[in-house]
Amino acid sequence: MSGNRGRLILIEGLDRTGKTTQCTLLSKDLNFEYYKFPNRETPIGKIINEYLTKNMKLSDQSIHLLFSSNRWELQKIIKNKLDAGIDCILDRYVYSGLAYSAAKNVEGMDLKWCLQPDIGLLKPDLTIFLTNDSYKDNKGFGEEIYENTQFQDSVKEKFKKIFSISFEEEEYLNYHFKNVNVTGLGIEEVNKIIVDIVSNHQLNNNEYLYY
Ligand code: T5A
Repeated sequence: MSGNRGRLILIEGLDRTGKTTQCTLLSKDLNFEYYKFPNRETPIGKIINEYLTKNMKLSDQSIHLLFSSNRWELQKIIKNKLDAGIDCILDRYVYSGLAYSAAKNVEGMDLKWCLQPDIGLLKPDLTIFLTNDSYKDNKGFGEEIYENTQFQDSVKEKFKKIFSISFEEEEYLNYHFKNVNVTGLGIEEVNKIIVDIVSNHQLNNNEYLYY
């Protein structure tokens, strides 16, 4: 690798909080490469899509491993972009994998277990977590398998735990994490906040972070 590497930025949040809207705008505004997870176009992504749209049943462990595998499918492509100095934006990633699977409260599938298949993946230089108290009113909520209010409340609790020092490293939370409450804010207002945060986040050095 020659020169400075690109930055890896992640936007996370519950269903329908506006992640895809914001990632799309950011990729246009700041010329980022955009990667959405799950990527439903890959061979593994197609199976994930069948599961999410309630056309296929899978065990909780199997679907968890497929989500992780879907991230590994794209890892080399993303790393090559970063090596070439190109900034990349991720729409969901490892934290969604942890929060949604652990929220099922299946015996043995705690956060520690859920993280295992993702160990070794690139870790974002910046994670922006969107919270929206009225996400359930957004268009389309309720169509897919995890889009019910009770389950989303359980996912919210897991995200809260993940982004606390009981799970994530304090140094990561202090320097690589931002919580943005978008309740009541329009798309353009949220975009302005996010562009501002991303523009001001510089890399300390050229070393990559890993899970
Ligand atoms: N999952 C995912 C796992 O279980 N494990 C994993 O490892 C991963 C990666 C699919 C599901 O998979 C789970 C989590 C999910 O349940 P997905 O493909 O990201 O994940 O789901 P999508 O349905 O594509 O996306 P979301 O439901 O998460 O929606 P977004 O991206 O948060 O919201 P967005 O931008 O599509 O906006 C939704 C609607 O709201 C409007 C938009 O115009 C749109 O109509 N909107 C706003 N309206 C008013 N004010 C604003 N500020 C708005 N921002 C957006």
